[in-house]
Amino acid sequence: MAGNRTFTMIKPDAVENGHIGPILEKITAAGFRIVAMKYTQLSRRDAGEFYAIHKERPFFGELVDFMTRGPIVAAILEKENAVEDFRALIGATNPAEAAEGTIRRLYAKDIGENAVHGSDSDENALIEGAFHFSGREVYS
Ligand code: RTP
Ligand code: MG
Repeated sequence: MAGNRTFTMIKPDAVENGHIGPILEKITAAGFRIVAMKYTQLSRRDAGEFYAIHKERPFFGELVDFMTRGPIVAAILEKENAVEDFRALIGATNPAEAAEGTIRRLYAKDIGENAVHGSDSDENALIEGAFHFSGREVYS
């Protein structure tokens, strides 16, 4: 039986620091199945569109600079209760507040450069997955 899905990105800081392997290991060990994955770099337009909800926030420019400065790993993950369980696995936005053992606690530097993205709702998981992948790139 297929579980539901979430969307993630391993952000440029984690890629630069050589954390792709350990992060994917944590993700799969937690029971998520990778159903789509690519190594790519966001354009400024992509990043602005992806994080459009934060357009008016003071950190928006910094966020776009950060998310476009190097390659990312984008993936769609499948598991029962995927969105909520993945947010628990990555931990709080600010790694200083993230629980022990979470991906952000282990690999993130600060609230801006925080290693990974995780969708915050089933609806956004669908939108974000479709932003990065065509139907033919998803293998269930
Ligand atoms: P994400 O969307 O990347 O999974 O992160 P999130 O839900 O935990 O946090 P959100 O509020 O959606 O913020 C999106 C990303 O913007 C950057 N940020 N910087 N400098 C700051 O105060 C600040 N606040 C947020 C982070 O990269 C955050 O993940
Ligand atoms: Mg968010």
